Amino acid sequence: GSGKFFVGGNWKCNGTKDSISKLVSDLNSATLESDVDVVVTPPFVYLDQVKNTLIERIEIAAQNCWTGKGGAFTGEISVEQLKDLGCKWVILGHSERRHILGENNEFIGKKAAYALSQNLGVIACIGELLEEREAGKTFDICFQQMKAFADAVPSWDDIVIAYEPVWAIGTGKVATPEQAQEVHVAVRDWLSKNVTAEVASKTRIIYGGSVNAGNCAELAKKEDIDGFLVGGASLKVLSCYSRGLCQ
Ligand code: G2H
Repeated sequence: GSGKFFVGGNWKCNGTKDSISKLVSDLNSATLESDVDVVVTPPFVYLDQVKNTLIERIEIAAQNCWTGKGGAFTGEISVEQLKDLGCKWVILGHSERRHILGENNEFIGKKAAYALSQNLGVIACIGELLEEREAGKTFDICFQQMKAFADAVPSWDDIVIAYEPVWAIGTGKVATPEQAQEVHVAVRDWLSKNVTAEVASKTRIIYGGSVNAGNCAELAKKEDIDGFLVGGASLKVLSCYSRGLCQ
C-alpha cells in the first residue's frame, strides 16, 4: 500500500443536531489507531457543529463544493467557506452526485482544480455502474474518470482516490477483496503511465461501497487498498474508523 491508511466516514444526507452530537461524542471516546488518518464528512449544515465539538485528531471533509470563488451562485458552498469552517478535505465525483445530480467529469475536474488551488484536499471518487462492469468496461470508465481529474489538477499531493463501484454502494453488495484489488492496481498503473511513477506509488487509493465491520479486515489486507470511504456503517459502527480495530 501507499502512505498512511486513510478512513473517511461519509455521512451523506443523514443526521440531526442531536444524532450528530451523539456520534461526535462516541467518536471522541473511540479508540483510534495512531497510524490511520481519520476523516468525517458531515452534511454542510453540521460542519461547524462538528468542527467545534470533535477532537482535533479527526479531520473534517465536506461532501461537495462550488467550482470557483464564491459569489452569485445561489445554493452553492465555496471552498473558501469550507476552509473558514476548518475543513481539510472535500469529496468530489461521488457516484451519487455523478448519477443522481448529473455531474460530469469536466465539472468535477473544475471543482478539484479549484479546491486544490486553495489547499483543500480532494477525495476523488471514481467507479463503474453495474452495466459497465458487465460490459467489460470497468477499466475504461475508471480511466476516463481518472483522466478528467488528471487533466484538471495541478498536482497530486493532496488527492486521495476513492474507488467505489456503483453497484456496491449502499447495496450491501461489497466488492470482493480481489475485485477491489484488481481495479486499485489498474488505477495505480494508470497513474504510473499517465502521471508519474512517484505519484502512482505515493497516492492513496481507498475503497468504498458497503464497507462494514465484518468485511473491512479482509479488504485492508490487499496490497493496493490504502483505506476506505465508509457510508452507512460510519454512522453506527465506529470500529470501521480504524483498520486495527477491524482486524
Ligand atoms: C459509498 C459508500 C461511502 P456505503 O457511497 O462513500 O457508502 O458504505 O453506504 O456503500
